[in-house]
Order: sequence, then structure tokens, then C-alpha cells
Amino acid sequence: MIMAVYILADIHGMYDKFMRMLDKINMTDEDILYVLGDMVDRGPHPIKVVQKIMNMKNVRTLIGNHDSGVIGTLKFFAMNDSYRGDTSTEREFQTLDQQEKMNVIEFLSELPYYYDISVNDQQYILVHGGLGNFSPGKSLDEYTIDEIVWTRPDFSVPYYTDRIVVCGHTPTQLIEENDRPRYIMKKNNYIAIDCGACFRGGRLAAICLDTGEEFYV
Ligand SMILES: [Mn+2]
Repeated sequence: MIMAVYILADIHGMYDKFMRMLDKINMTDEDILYVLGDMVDRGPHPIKVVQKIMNMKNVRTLIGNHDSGVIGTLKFFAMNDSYRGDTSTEREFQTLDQQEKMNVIEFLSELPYYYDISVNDQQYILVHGGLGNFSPGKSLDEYTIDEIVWTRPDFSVPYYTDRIVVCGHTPTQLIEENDRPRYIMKKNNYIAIDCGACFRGGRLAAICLDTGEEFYV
């Protein structure tokens, strides 16, 4: 079996959908799954999602704005037992033992914010949000984390002519250029894969870059 590359994003605590997606794509040990950030917040089991991903060896993860945003709060909760969490992320985090808490914080703190990969001779840039303050000659290292995790591309204008940008963060239901809401949008050298798993009527989506095959839960 030849290695395949799968991508999904914005699980947002939807652990059950994530498990069903893993069943559906049925990866081999040689396959790689890229998770483009926003594992936490909104859905019921954000920390379970993070811990599952931490324990899968063929997964590469990017940081999203929500993952980045909770690190400081989780550090606070790891040091202060007497406060009650408000969000699903905080509450689930508080059920962990101290070592597990530190492992989660360390994992989130070390996540990269982009990948630059090549599949079938096509180059892909993987980010959570977009490339804020884009300039064609700017190297990916020169973007700030905020420019990559918080921004939304103008999907009517490609960033690159020779590279495809794969992003989450912006549910495809909200993309004006998208003719197929609730489906992955492939247009103008973008692949937008957040189909709003945590929202009513939304779905968790994944794509196999090698075959173009799309998966929905
Ligand atoms: Mn996001």
C-alpha cells in the first residue's frame, strides 16, 4: 500500500465525530494525517481530542487560534485547583492528573503553525487560518503566528499560482465563493476543509490529497 496524506481541521471537541472519521478513512501505519488546528473549545470533549491526537504516531498537528488561546488559561488551571472552569476545555482539563495536564500544555505549546508539503509533485501550504499581510516573496517563517492562525483568506484571489493553500478556520458554509456549502471547497488554489463540525448541520470533513477523495461525518 502506498502512503497517503489525509487532512482535516477544526475538530473543536467533537471527539465522537473524530473517531467516526478515523474509522472512515481507515489509515494504514504508513499514512499521515495532518490536523490543521482548533482541536479545543465548543464541543464536549476537547481534551479527549487533544490526548487522542497526542497518542497517534502518524498525526502531524498545527496550532489553531483556539489551541493557542487556551494555553495560558490551562497553565493557570494547572497551578490553581480551586477555580472552576467555565468552558468544556477548562472543565475537561481539570479532570486530568497533574502529569497529564503538563503533557497537554507542553504538546499545545510546541505545535508548529504551518507545513509546506509536496504530494504528487504538487506543493501544498497547510495553515489553520490564512496568510495575513500576504506577500508572494515572503517566506513562511516571516509570518507571525497571529497572521496565520487568525486570518481568513480572500477566497476570490489565489495567494499563489503554483501552490495550493489548505486551510481550516473558516467554515465553508460562510465562504461566498463556495458553490457547495457543507462540502470542502476547492477553488482558486485553495482547499478549505472546515465544514463546521461543531455547528448545527455542520460536518467534520477530511480530504485525501493523493486521490482527492473527500470524507464527511
Ligand atoms: Mn479557528
